Amino acid sequence: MKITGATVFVGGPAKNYVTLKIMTDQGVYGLGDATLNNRETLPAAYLRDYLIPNLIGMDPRNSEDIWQLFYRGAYFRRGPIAMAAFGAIDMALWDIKGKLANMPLYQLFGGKSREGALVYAHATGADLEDLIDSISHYVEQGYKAVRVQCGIPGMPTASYAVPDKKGDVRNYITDYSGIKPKVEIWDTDRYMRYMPGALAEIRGRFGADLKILHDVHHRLLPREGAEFAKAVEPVGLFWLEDPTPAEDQDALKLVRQHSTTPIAIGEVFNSVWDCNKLIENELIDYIRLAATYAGGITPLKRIVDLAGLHHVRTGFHGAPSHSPISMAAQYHLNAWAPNFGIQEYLVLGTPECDALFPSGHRMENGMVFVSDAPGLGVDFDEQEAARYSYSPGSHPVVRLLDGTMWNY
Ligand code: GCO
Ligand code: MG
Repeated sequence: MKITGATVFVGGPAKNYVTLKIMTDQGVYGLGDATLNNRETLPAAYLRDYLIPNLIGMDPRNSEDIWQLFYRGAYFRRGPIAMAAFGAIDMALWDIKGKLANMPLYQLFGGKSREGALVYAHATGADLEDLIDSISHYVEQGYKAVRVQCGIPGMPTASYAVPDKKGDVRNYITDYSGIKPKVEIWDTDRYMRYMPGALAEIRGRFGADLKILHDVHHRLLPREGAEFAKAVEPVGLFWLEDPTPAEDQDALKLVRQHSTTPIAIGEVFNSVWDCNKLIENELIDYIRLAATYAGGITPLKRIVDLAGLHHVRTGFHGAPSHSPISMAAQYHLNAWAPNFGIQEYLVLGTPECDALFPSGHRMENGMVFVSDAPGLGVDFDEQEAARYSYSPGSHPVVRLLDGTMWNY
């Protein structure tokens, strides 16, 4: 069996999804997602210029050897661009494998450990009152877990993932449009003084059963992260995400020594070498890599197994930047993983997105139910795709009150 060709498409409804389609001489094709938010043209170029020319003629069933070839063969290894590009190939090869076996991917991993997998939605508000409305909306929709972010009184601009103005915040998505980044101003002191009380108020309002998550987006120093994690202990968070900069694995030692608040990290990691110490030293509770940036299903499944040895559960990234293809890869891992924790969920649901990526994966009562279709269980409608094209964007940047650059 041979790979006969592969194409890359960049575009989508309000997002520049990078979609890879690998064709074979047996008519079976596989799909992969290489979307790297706001740098989408780079994994697309890596695929088109280097990886696809090497793929032609290879046996698509040898997904392990192909992954090793691209990883070891790159010499300058890792990094989000390369790993997103390999990730798309790896997903597409698993998709082909599942279709050849006539089985959904979770069967190839070891079958289902659960029927529905818990997901969390994003609630946000310019202030606490709006945030509470937003949480109520998701609770009414049946969500059992909600990530909560709100504006901080006196902060010169909105803080992370929070709208500038009060209003309808049910489907709020950060505006990344335009190549010149928007500047947000961050004030750690105000955040540290305000947010623990706001979280306590949310707990009081919604009761003990709601799973409450909060994302610090790497903005605190290790000592501040420790103070914050300790201050929010009475709230009983499901997790505190990215309290400290993710590139420093040692930073979480201090947080761990001072608090029992569960910690989640990893959406910006690209390989096991970014999180091996965190997992082996049991400094975290949830690991958040995405199938895309981790380099696909092959390496992500190994990270899940390593995490399982150390009581670390999964909480895969699921920001709207991921297409339904990599979300499907994660749904299959979620269905199987004995150490599954939760799945972030935002992608599906718009009619345009469903038309571009038809699939049988279902969301019901805050749980995702994986499709039984062979392979990834998601398709790509190329006629729909013709409606979209690439439009450049950028993440906001963050400065402190005195102008110093900080972490977005
Ligand atoms: C999350 C993340 C995202 C990131 C985004 C960057 O927890 O979902 O923090 O919202 O900001 O993926 O591209
Ligand atoms: Mg996050």
